[in-house]
Amino acid sequence: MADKTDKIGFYGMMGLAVLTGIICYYAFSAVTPVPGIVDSIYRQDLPPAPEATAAAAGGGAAEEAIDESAFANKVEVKILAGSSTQGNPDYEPDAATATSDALVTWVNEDTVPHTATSGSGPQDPESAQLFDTSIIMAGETASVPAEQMGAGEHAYYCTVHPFMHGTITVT
Ligand SMILES: [Cu+2]
Repeated sequence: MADKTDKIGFYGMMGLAVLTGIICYYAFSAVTPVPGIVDSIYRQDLPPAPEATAAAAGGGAAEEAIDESAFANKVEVKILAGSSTQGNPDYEPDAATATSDALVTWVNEDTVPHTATSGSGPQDPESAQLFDTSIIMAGETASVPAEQMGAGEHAYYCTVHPFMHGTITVT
């Protein structure tokens, strides 16, 4: 009799082990995170990316890769080191001139990010309408074809430091 009880106990335990395995398999796969699906009650959607200004600047021309070799005429505007301090010289030359076939390149020689954004300042309703380099990291450059700006004198500023002003005149 003791032998039979042992067998029942043994198979009973094996059966429970199998059952536990099956239940755990399905229970754990039910709560495994799936990429792209977030069902947490704490989830907050990210705010929409600020693409509005880029899109406004001539269809995001600043984002497009510019073939610099296609331009025989190049105008360079330096963003001087220390530009981020109000009162310091910023864009050099402060009043630049370019022919309509030129490529205007801003060279950030400073240690902090800057932009060259068309308009007189952030409050200008026309801000970034003509061109916007968007953020130029320290040591990097950004280019805008003068053709995109059109003829005339265009004021621009730095969105990071709105006291930085310059002009680009396209002839
Ligand atoms: Cu700046």
